[in-house]
Amino acid sequence: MKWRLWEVSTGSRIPTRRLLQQKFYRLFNQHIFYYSFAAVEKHTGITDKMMKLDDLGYNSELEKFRLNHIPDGFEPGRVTAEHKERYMIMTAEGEFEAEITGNMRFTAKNREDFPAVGDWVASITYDSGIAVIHKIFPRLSILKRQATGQTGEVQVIAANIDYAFLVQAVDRDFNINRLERYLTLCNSSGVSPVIVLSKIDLVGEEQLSGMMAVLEERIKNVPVITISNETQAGYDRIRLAIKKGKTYCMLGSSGAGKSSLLNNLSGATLMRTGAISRSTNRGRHVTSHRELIVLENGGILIDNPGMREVGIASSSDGLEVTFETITSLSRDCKFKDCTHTHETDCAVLEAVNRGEIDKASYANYLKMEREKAHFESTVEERRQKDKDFGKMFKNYKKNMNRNSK
Ligand SMILES: Nc1nc2c(ncn2[C@@H]2O[C@H](COP(=O)(O)OP(=O)(O)OP(=O)(O)O)[C@@H](O)[C@H]2O)c(=O)[nH]1
Ligand SMILES: [Mg+2]
Ligand SMILES: [Zn+2]
Repeated sequence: MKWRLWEVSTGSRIPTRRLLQQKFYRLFNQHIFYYSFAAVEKHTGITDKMMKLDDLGYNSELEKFRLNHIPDGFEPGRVTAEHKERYMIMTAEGEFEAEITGNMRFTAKNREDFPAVGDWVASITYDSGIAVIHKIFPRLSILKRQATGQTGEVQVIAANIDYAFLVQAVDRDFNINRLERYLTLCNSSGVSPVIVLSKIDLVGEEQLSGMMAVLEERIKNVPVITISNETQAGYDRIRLAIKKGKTYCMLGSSGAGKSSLLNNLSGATLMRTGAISRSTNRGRHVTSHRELIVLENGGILIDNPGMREVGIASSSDGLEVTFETITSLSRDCKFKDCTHTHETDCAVLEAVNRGEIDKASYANYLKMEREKAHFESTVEERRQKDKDFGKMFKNYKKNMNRNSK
């Protein structure tokens, strides 16, 4: 049983549950008392705090971290939305508008040091509905991509994701190279991908099976679910794929039908959806920020704004996993550092020439491999610049001290 100490009547500290405070205050009317969650439940009918956090995906690992690293008085909560360094978090108490501490902002080295949607954070909550985030819990996974137009700069998409629905509409949105990119993103991040082909009401059966054949040829071992948000065909399968307490995020181009899917699954119009532009046949970027919602069946869904580009922003082995065949063949290349482009006795090139590896897939692989190398070098460059700057600053301080003596 968990025993907690609360100071109640002084009003100097806000207990985690106001309602509970009032009830117990009336019951005991003393300065300090102990209670157990089970006892509270028995007396007040208020359900256990952990139950509510459970609904948001809280688990024993997170609780272990909290017990060992987070001082009492800090509430665990999950980031449900982000608007330019302002956050919405959900705790057992309810929803709060949150900001990070100045110290957190000051010590942040890059984007990954800031909270992201899906993150678990430790915060102090206030009666006014405001909270201050002090710490981010260790992440189970983090989805990131190369920020548009800024080489070496990372954009965090979401954190603590179990599955990613890679949503692609079967009309002009369908693009297998882009799918391989999304897969690489997932494989670099420890997120399980599920391909969701949407808008199947817009194509004939023959067209759809053509696309499925292309998919099967190029992408192995990834589940594919075909749906229509219009007729709700395929919804039984997608509902089966969503499990209680797991977190799912939706990735894809603008207009692919991510928000429509989320709205239909939740049975409410939580996210605005928008018509496709007639002139460009593209989405209008209707969703402008990420948002986390909990479905009735217990699944946790994160809607994302549509992406124009999916740049590689990780040096982990996502590519190796995505292009499994190339990876396993490369073990037979003559040179250990073979780039599979011009070398003699390259097992990959030989397989491409024999037609065993799809040429387009191979080209896509090379393109991403180059991007990855470029990303790594710019990150290294930046690190070096930071180091140089640090040295410069140190020398400057030394000189200042010397001069002032
Ligand atoms: N015919 C048909 N239209 C769909 C389907 N799914 C979505 N749409 C339409 O496509 C348009 C875009 O859908 P959204 O759900 O807003 O797309 P989104 O992926 O959330 O787009 P962004 O928020 O801009 O990233 C809307 O007009 C939807 O009604 C579908 O399965 N079939
Ligand atoms: Mg949307
Ligand atoms: Zn090779």
